[in-house]
Amino acid sequence: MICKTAIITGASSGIGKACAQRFASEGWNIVLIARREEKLEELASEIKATFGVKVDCMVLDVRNSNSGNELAQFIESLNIEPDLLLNNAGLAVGLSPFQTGVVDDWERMIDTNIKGLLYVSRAIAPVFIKQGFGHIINIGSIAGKEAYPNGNVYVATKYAVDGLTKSMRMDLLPHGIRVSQVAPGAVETEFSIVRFKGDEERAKGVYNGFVPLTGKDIADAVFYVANTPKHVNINDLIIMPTAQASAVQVKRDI
Ligand code: NDP
Ligand code: 8X3
Repeated sequence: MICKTAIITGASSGIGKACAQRFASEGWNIVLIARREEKLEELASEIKATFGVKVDCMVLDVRNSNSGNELAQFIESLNIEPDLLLNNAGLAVGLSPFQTGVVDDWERMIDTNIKGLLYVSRAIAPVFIKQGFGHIINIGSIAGKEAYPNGNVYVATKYAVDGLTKSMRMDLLPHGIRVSQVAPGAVETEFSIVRFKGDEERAKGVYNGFVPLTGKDIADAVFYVANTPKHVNINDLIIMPTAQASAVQVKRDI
């Protein structure tokens, strides 16, 4: 069996964690990246014990401008040839009209969702080019396809991910490196708890009266995108709960 390796950012929770579990269950080795070391170590132990694959952890804040270089050095030290970079680390902070928005929240979203994705991709793309293969999958959002009230800066960051995905695909075309986006609607993870700064009651309310997606649903889609034949690239995959027709339209049974 050929053993592949996935680098997953934002692997300590939600979609990233589910992707790590899904890929490991199919025999992939995993490099887990996030800021919360304990969560990463816990997941690494679980995955190793369950699936017997190799798991390496790196505590990294993708907002640091040197994060990409640190990651590239870490990958080099592992002496591996990664097949996939899953740019998943990201967050929304706050939900209010831009005219009353909190500048620090904006910085966190822009630094993580746009600049973090860029730093990491900038460092790993040359690794892919040198080894002659690789695939970048960016986790976008329905918020990168349609604006919604009070979404403003989060929406802008996900539109940026949408644009960057297209542009990165063009830049990497001569090198045969695939670039894809998976853009989900509502997924119940820690996302809304982070958005509402720890207010779990308010976060739960987001998913009231309908069945949201799970991290596992997204992991299945990401796994599909990563495993098409070499000559096939899924450019963009929008995945929504059946009960959600657009960024602003959800059918709630309440
Ligand atoms: P979670 O909050 O559950 O997970 C977010 C992950 O990102 C965590 O592992 C977190 O780890 C990591 N992360 C956040 N900031 C940083 C940072 N500065 N450096 C490194 N890692 C970081 O949310 P989701 O799983 O839902 O979110 C994953 C992605 O999916 C995000 O890009 C989000 O925008 C996107 N998305 C989510 C949707 C949803 O409805 N949930 C829908 C569409 C897209 P740690 O805190 O340990 O660093
Ligand atoms: C997360 C989905 O609709 O809350 O990207 O922006 S939404």
